[in-house]
Amino acid sequence: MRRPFARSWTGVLATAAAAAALPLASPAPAAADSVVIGGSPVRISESPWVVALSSRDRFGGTRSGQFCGAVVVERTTVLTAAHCLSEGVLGVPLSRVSDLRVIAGRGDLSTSEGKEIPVREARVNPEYDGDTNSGDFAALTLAEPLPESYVIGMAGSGDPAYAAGTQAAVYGWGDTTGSGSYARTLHAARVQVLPDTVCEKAYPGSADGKYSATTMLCAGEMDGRRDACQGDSGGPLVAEGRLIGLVSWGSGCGRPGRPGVYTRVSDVVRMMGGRA
Ligand code: 4AZ
Repeated sequence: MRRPFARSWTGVLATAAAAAALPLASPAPAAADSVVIGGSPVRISESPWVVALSSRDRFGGTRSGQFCGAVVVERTTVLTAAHCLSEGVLGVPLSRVSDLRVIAGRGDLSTSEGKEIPVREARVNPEYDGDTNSGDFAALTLAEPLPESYVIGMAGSGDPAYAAGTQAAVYGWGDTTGSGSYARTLHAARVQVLPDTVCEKAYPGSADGKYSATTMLCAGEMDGRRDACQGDSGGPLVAEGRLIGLVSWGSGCGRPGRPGVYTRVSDVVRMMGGRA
């Protein structure tokens, strides 16, 4: 089972463009009460594995071109959501985005601190399904390595951090209100891993997506409030110091009974054959 998908993983930009043909229904943002939603600012130096995915050509320069989150899992490998690389998000096929970069060490997107590193290769999960949102991840290879201290470990299957009730934190520069006010500085919100049954019940299958416990992880608060939102996609959900999820989808943001749905990182580990 070592790297069973190595071949299909090397489709690179062409694969990404093909996957982009599957449109992701982006759930409409909902009103919610505060900052991520219900979070607070955090220092990038304390969470260096959180990085921004950027294209100034596509998204403009005011927030360094940030449009999704990502996370450093190897010195030259960053994970993000597959849907972040879709034509629906980018407006054009990925193959036509010539300035895709990862920004590391920059908490405040209005500054030039940290480092901008070009993406050399993008591998979209060949099993990504834009209809259900299953398998929503992509691996990006950086043109130059980041320091080892930026790398966070991925939780494999059977890791206790996946247990319902585990306290976790989600990080991002996304919408802090549910109505399109994107953060300038990195925020984090405390959420808990919820039982799969909660998301199975909330998301039995609709235009938003369909919850699958094998490829997805359910997290949030039963009464809403704290959650990821638009612009946080692809960013990390961390518990017990390990990466357990990537922000993927949900119905609105911070709504009671509508938890956040994350890409289950143990499924990423499985697809990568134990390596990035
Ligand atoms: C989005 O549209 C999105 N509340 C991300 C996360 C969530 C909802 C929407 C989860 O990118």
